[in-house]
Amino acid sequence: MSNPVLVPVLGDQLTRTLSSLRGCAKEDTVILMMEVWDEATYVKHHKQKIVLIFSAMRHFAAELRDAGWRVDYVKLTDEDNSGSFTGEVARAIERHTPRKLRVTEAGEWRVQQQIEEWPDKFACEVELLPDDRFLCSHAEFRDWADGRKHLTMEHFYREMRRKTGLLMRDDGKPVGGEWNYDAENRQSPDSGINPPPAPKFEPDDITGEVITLVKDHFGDHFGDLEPFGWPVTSDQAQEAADAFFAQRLGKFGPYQDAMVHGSDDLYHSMLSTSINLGLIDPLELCRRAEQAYSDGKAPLNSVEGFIRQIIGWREYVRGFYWLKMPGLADDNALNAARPLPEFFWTGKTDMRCLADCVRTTREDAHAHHIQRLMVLGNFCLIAGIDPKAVQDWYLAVYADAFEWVELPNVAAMVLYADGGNLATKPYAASGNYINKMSDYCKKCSYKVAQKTGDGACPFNPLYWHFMDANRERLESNHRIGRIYATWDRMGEAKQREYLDSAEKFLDSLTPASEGWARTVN
Ligand code: FAD
Ligand code: DLZ
Ligand code: SF4
Repeated sequence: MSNPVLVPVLGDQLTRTLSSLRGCAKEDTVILMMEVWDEATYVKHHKQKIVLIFSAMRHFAAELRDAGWRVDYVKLTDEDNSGSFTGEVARAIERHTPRKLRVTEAGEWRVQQQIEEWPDKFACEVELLPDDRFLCSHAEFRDWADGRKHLTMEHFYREMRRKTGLLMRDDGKPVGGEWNYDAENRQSPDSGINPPPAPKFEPDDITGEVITLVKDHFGDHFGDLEPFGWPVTSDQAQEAADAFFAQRLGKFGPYQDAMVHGSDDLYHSMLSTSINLGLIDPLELCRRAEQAYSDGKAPLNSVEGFIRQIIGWREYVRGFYWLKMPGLADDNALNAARPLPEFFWTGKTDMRCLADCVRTTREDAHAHHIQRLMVLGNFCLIAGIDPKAVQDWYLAVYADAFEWVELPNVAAMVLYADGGNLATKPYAASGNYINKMSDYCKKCSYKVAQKTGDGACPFNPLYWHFMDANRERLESNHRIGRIYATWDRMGEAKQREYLDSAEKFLDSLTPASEGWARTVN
């Protein structure tokens, strides 16, 4: 082969129709895939996350080779592995003397910074292509955001509905007459729900080898390594999607916000890892959901809700990330500074809701949206935890965590650290919300109905402590400001009880020891 095109494919670009691969001729192309220490250790990822990514990469490389592509695959433990993407591309250039590097933009700002240095670093031509696996380009999002005070997701979502035609009538109106059916999607689990769990996939030889690698090299990272059952190929991702459409989509909507002790899948799709790695096409999933509605197999509130998560929230947070980076990573509008408590890593807390959310996170490298938002996230918000520590935790512990999707959810949606560009008000809640949406409180050693004093659910005093501490910033917010009238009516003695209870609880927290999220040098 004379001077081929070299195509680096990153760990979350495992898509046969990736922009950098489209239009390449097999006989004229070398695909480069790289397991590198930089990526495996920039935070101490959950063990299952590393297995998932390396196994999916190795399976993808094998599929490409079977299809006739030439793949140069660098394993983590290869002797001369330089440890970085740039170092590995430099070595591959020496091996293949390509006439051109062709690369699809990275999902994450950190990696994109490295790629943008390649034209200056390397002698060959570098062609940088957009990642068109997303519906909305960076430029389109910037245009949409331009001049808006609030970047309301709902407005963006309607644009995406119009753009895709999903659940749209010929007259330009939404199917069913409404854009959003969330009002029907707030069922608590009290009625007793028993959904079939999402399929788990038995590790094959490739995955087994990676499990051993992770055992040997990442044994001090958070999380259970086994059992490992995430989909690692596009066939497995399709099988997982089939099971979701057949068994769970119908009730996805009503129980989307429900939480049940010991259970994490509920009626969720469990497809975020496959979507984010590129194993399955998100738009195709939306079309399948729409078809299920047309065929009378799933109700509109479930189908619309599922589609909104993907063409609404997922696209929106990606646009938001690229609009706001690099500043978003440093935002701290509420000046939160408390260290993350140790129980986020150990699960050792008497708060039953938090203990269960940490358990599922440790066992499966997953927790569902409301667990992430209204239990773990809400706690970090109202306890005033330092955004950097919270960001590191979420990035490390979830198998689906890539900064472009993790950071907007954590910094802007959960912590209000951006000062309210994404969320119009902080999602702060007392124990009442968790009690309404879960079965956690009944067996908790704290009493959710008790507002202050020993034995009171800590979310109750923390809620008012947070409101009081952030009064200056939040009082003028029309969506939350009225709460201060209730606070003022309580009178000083009651207010003192809340504040004292919250402070006593906060003082009792043990800060996380160093070395959980990042390696200490
Ligand atoms: P489902 O409930 O079945 O939803 C379907 C799909 O919609 C998901 O697979 C996902 O692709 C998309 N989706 C839903 N909500 C969101 C959202 N808020 N942002 C972006 N996409 C969404 N999702 C990630 O993929 N990676 C993350 O690192 C991540 N971090 C999060 C951190 C916090 C604090 C919060 C509140 C949410 C986070 N999410 C993240 C979003 C969401 O919680 C997960 O996508 C979801 O729990 C994955 O499970 P699922 O596939 O069963 O989702
Ligand atoms: C998350 C991750 C890990 C743990 N390891 C690798 C790796 O060794 N090689 C690779 O190509 N990708 C890895 N990834 C995913 C990358 O972080 C991901 O490709 C970037 O987020 C792209 O911006
Ligand atoms: Fe969580 Fe409070 Fe309920 Fe206990 S009582 S489970 S701490 S919300």
